[in-house]
Amino acid sequence: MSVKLYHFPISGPSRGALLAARAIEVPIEVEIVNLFQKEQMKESFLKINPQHCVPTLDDDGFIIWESRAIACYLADKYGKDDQYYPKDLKKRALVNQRLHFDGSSLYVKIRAVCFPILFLGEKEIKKPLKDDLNTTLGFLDQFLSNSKWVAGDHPTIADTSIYASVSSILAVGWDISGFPNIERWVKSCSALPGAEENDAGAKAFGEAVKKNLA
Ligand SMILES: N[C@@H](CCC(=O)N[C@@H](CS)C(=O)NCC(=O)O)C(=O)O
Repeated sequence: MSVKLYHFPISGPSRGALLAARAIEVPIEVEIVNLFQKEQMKESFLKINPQHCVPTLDDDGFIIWESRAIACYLADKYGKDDQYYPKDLKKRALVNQRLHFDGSSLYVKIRAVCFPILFLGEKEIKKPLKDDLNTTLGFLDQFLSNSKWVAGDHPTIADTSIYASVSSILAVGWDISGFPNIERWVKSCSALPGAEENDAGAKAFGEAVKKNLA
């Protein structure tokens, strides 16, 4: 049996999938796809994933991409228990809600801030984008006002996914002093398995963005 993750450490979604794998403790082979060198466009990778994005998982020939779908699959198949992705319907619904919040809102706002700086020659972050991200961080702060982790009293794959996103923006130097619950949760996340590995990738992401800022 082999479980392989096509990964690029600078990518937040890719780090989210890897953090979930580390938390679930599934032995995983990591193959780097260097997006800066356009390796995702190689014929061999396009055959695996025609959408040419990381992360992409290959579980003994079963191919799946989308970081949060990968996290759900790994937790369901390889989780030693259901702590990271509860089977209880309501607890799972809450984890799913937070995962969708990340995929359709938080990560999207972070990308909107960073993509123009990284790839479109922009030198500063436009105020509406900054405000939009801060509004969304405010929602996350509210989620965390009632619980230690983003979906309850235990870490779940919602935490690993959202931590991958938040650590990216922190590495850019984002001021989160107005979000005390996020600040507290970020400290707890440093104890998640794979957090150091994640933070190294986030640091490289942050440096790539910061070097393009005026
Ligand atoms: N929603 C996807 C986003 C995946 C994604 O956009 N990956 C980017 C890196 S952050 C990528 O591989 N870009 C290269 C490409 O699309 O060619 C997920 O969560 O996995």
